[in-house]
Amino acid sequence: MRLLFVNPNLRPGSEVRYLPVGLAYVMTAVQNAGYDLDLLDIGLGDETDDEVEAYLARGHWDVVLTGSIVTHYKWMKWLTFAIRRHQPHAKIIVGNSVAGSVPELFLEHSAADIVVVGEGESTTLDTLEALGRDDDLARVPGIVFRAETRCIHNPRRSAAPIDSIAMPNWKLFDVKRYFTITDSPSAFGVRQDGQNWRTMPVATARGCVFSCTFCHIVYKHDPYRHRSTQSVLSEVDACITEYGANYINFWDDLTFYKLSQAEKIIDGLLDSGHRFSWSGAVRTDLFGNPRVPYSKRLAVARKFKESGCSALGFSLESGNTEILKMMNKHVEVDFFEEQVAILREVGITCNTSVVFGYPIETRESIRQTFELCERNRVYPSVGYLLPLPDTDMYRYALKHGYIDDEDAFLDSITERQDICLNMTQLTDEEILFAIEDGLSRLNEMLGLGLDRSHLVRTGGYRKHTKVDGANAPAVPLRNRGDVSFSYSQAVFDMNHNS
Ligand code: B12
Ligand code: SF4
Repeated sequence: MRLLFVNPNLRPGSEVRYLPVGLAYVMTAVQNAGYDLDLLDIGLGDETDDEVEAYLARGHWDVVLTGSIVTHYKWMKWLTFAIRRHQPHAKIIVGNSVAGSVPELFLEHSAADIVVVGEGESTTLDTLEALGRDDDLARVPGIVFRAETRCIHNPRRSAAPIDSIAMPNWKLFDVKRYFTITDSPSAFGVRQDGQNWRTMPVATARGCVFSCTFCHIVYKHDPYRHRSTQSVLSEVDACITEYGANYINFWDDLTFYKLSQAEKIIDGLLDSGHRFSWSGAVRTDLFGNPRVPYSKRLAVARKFKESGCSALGFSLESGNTEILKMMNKHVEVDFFEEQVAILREVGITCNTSVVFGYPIETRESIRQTFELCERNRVYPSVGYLLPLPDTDMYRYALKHGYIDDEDAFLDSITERQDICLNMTQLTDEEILFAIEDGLSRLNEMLGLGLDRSHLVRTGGYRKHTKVDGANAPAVPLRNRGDVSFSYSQAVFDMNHNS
């Protein structure tokens, strides 16, 4: 059976390239099971849509596998039709949230045959095995598939014991070129220009202990699982010895959920003798929860720093208690202040983000959020509530009639830096004005020197062949805060029959 994997490009033309961890896990599992596979790595090669079609026309594959996140919905649908045009007999398997969070909808509006829901490794292997033997796909847990005129939704698969999952084999990718093309030496959220950073991703945990109403993660229906210290260390060791990595992104939904879990891994890192910088994802209750004595939290934070932690990502989300409740965040505003203070004291950078646009958002709640940022001298990454499928806020948007056509809505979404859907009582202009006002004051107070167009920032990811076409809008701006490339403005040929 000849297999082709396609790694799509979330941000064409970006100066920073990220190795695709999820796809790499699935490819590694498939390769370890003895399959031969090809890879079209658009995430690295920046192939245009015409070049993608030309590639698809050149070979012959029995199965084509791909996956992405849900903001890529429109392009991923186009990709499945392009595959179908050039490989009419191939089975098309799509994983990750673009399909897994809306399986029936994706099958209905794309040319995909099979959707892998949730964790991908074992489900993909079982699916390939069933296809190879011409077995009944109804026996494979974790997939939704097209059969004659309807979709069949198989039961979910239970999550695998996390240490049993083979770590990604990066030899499948052109890692050297990933390092070279990322000409800006930037690690996740920390720009450290002037140094030769070789950043590798390592996933240490899957899922999260919480279930915030705006957040969708692929493992949200599975229990939180974190790898053993030994398992994490063996992957870190491979990144350092095989690829010369000196910066590790712990690419998790939630890297550490409590201090005792964190301390074990940190002690392991310190004992390993390896010296490298790293960042991870935590919550404000890790160092900010006053139930644990301050001295204990500070001592663990010092160990983090000693082991090379240069930055931690954690979200304030909102300075308004009622909004935090509606988010189901289970943290107090004070936690944020304590955590920032502790991390500052030990010299760890705080990367924090906020979400504006919950239905109960007002000018006053926006002001409260900025007041908190000012008091703590933090410049946040600003995002608007973007209702994602399989979240409570998506269900809220459906129930209250904000979304009536899911396919059209998902075609239209871009990034959290745009107001894709306004469910507040404020107009877009009022929200944007209040945010720009808050960010301008922070910008001035912190002496950042950002110009107005970079107050809400994502970088300039506007390059794409189809968007540059004659009929495309000059700059697909959704609102004044938007500086992002938008697939939703692209014109794709979705013609099934051509
Ligand atoms: C790295 C990352 C990025 C990188 C992407 C780099 C890359 N090439 O992967 C960058 C920085 C570009 C990025 C951007 C954004 N991201 Co991001 N990102 C992540 C992050 C931190 C890690 C992804 C990862 O490696 N996970 C670990 C692997 C093991 O899990 P996985 O990818 O889900 O893969 C498994 C399954 O999905 C499945 N699978 C995956 N691929 C395939 C392929 C096949 C063929 C099959 C069968 C199965 C399969 O099997 C895998 C193994 O079990 C996640 C959080 C997280 N921990 O997942 C957020 C996350 C994916 N991002 C998210 C979001 C919202 C964004 C943004 C939209 C944010 C924004 N600015 O608005 C942007 C998108 C920009 C755009 N243009 O659309 C959301 C996705 C939500 C959703 N429902 O889709 C996540 C889950 C974070 C969150 N909770 O909000 N992101
Ligand atoms: S926002 Fe963070 S804490 Fe909330 S469910 Fe998502 S990963 Fe977990």
